[in-house]
Amino acid sequence: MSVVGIDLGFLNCYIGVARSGGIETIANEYSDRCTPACISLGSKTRAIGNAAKSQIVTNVKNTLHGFKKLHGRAFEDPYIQAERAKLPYELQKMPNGSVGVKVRYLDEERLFAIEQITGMLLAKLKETSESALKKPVADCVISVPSFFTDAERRSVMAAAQIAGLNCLKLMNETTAVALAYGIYKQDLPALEEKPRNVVFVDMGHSAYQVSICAFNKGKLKVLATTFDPFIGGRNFDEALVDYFSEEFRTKYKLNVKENPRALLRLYQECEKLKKLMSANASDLPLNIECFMNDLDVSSKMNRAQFEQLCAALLSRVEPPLRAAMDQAKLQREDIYSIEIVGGATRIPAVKEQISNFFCKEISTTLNADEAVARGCALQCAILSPAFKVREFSITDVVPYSVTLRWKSSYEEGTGECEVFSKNHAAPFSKVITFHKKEPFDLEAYYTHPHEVPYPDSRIGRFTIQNVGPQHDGDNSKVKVKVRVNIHGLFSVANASIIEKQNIEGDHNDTPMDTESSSKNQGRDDELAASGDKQDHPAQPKAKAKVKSIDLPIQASLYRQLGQDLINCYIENEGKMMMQDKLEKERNDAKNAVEEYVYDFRDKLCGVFEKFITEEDSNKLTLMLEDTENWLYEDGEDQPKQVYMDKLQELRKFGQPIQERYMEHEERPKVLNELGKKI
Ligand code: ATP
Ligand code: K
Ligand code: MG
Repeated sequence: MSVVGIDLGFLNCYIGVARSGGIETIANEYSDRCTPACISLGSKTRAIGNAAKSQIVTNVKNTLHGFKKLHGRAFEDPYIQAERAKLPYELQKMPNGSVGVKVRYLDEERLFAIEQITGMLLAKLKETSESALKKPVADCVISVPSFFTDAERRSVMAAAQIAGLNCLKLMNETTAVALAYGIYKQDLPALEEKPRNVVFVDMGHSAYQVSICAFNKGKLKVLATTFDPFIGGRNFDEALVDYFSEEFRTKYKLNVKENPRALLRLYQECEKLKKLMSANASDLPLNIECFMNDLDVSSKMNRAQFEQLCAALLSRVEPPLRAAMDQAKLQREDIYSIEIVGGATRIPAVKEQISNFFCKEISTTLNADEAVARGCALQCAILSPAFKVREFSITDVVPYSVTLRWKSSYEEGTGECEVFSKNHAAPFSKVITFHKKEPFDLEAYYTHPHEVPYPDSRIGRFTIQNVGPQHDGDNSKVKVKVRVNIHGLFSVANASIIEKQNIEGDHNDTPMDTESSSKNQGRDDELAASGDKQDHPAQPKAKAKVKSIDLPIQASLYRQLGQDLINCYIENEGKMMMQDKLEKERNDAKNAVEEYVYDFRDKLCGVFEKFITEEDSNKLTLMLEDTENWLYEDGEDQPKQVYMDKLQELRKFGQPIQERYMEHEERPKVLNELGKKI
């Protein structure tokens, strides 16, 4: 069983794994711990991660990046439409209404669902973990922003499935950071003592998240989580890009925004400049050679100018901090420390906003880039029975309140009830009792649509089936368990009908019934009783006089991908992987020929010189030159077998010389050895 945690970032992904010594983040084949969230589709193969990033400017329309927040949204969603206007590649509507990308791949136009795109990225991260751990990887924990809705979360889950991953938990990013902070702390207050309250702030490339957690020995409880899902490092880059575009318009008469390549280059340079300004307050240059129309452009900026330019963005740092403190009902004095992670918190002005708000120095003890991945790996280790890790209990929160609305087609009346309030503990289950004579629908939605950074407040509809009246014609008592599960997903998890048995003189039986009848005065659609039980199935009180029968539930979840479609995507991912593998083998075979040519040629005028006649050497040199030319011409694009045959052919000439040479090299050594023995 594998223990892997994945920080699925908007820009940067990290992988944490558990190995004998503990949790560590691992490097990919470029010895880089950060894998860019980038995929480049080509005419023969896909490049994913570092290899794809280098193609952003060269393969503009087929290199995908910045797609993390396209999940779980309708194509018409205003956020999608705003992104679409800026992305260099083409977004297109999928048959089911969600978002896809249109690219050229294998010399064909192809439409990929967003789940397939993230699936490709996750499959790459899986492969990286497998080569580090040297065993197959399936089980993992994947991070998502705390503000992701059910539809967004389900979409990421589908992507994990497509990648062949078994996601044990979708973990909120700031909660992962909190776990990475807390689990090794030796000095947390005892259970009966006042908890230690810590604020976690993560500003990445695309989003800003805050959460406040209470720690005691062996446990953490999230008190509140707040966010601005639309501010991150990318917005600071954008401010710079806008500024320099304007400057280049007047200074050089260039319209940068109309040239996708130039715009992408400007983004890259502005991001670099932004980072440099974090370390240096003085004037810094921005130079781009051959920028547009063969013009070199240059300009400069300093930190003070940058802060002025970004004043509006900087003013958005405080509100989520204030909201988190309000929701957690804490005063500044109650805060033990403020821990920041995420690349954009390295901007000095962002840090300053945070520390000014708390009137306190902020702590940067956590690894700003790797804390999320480490936290996810720790969570995976806790969930894995195969791995020993210290006991640590994690209670997260529901980010948006959830309401159930019900109605039956035959009876009068509808009702509704908030089943989970904002910041309610999660995972969590509750049991609700209904009095019904026939099947009924439960409609789940986010209570306050304006709080949710998502244009649709629907979560799903759950039809409770097979409900009928009691023998005496009375309403039946139906117990429904609703839950927010380990991934932060809401569901009506099960339902059962409590049948009265025909025992004489039995009317006012269970305490629940008493409670409900006194509350409801005969109305049948009211929420009768709700009992809080953490993740346990609803166990109706076992009495001889009642019998509980499970009821089928038909769920229709908002923006849910069907399993058939996911299976089809899984198959497709398999085919693309195979294609990549074959292409890699073909390239390796070609490279082997090239390498052999160079190596052989070097040796011909080096170590082999003494073992071959000048005439033969000249012949071989000529042959090698021919092969080299062939590699650049007819041999540029051949099947793998052709290269293998070519190599074989070269070896036929090389091998005998190599053998003569080796024999000569070995002989003195052998004699020497013999000499020692004698
Ligand atoms: P998200 O959390 O939104 O999914 P992410 O996790 O991929 O995104 P991070 O890797 O945390 O994002 O942060 C990347 C951002 O941090 C980029 O905008 C990058 O330019 C910025 N950044 C990194 N280092 C610095 C620095 N020294 N100064 C300013 N910004 C920086
Ligand atoms: K990251
Ligand atoms: Mg991040």
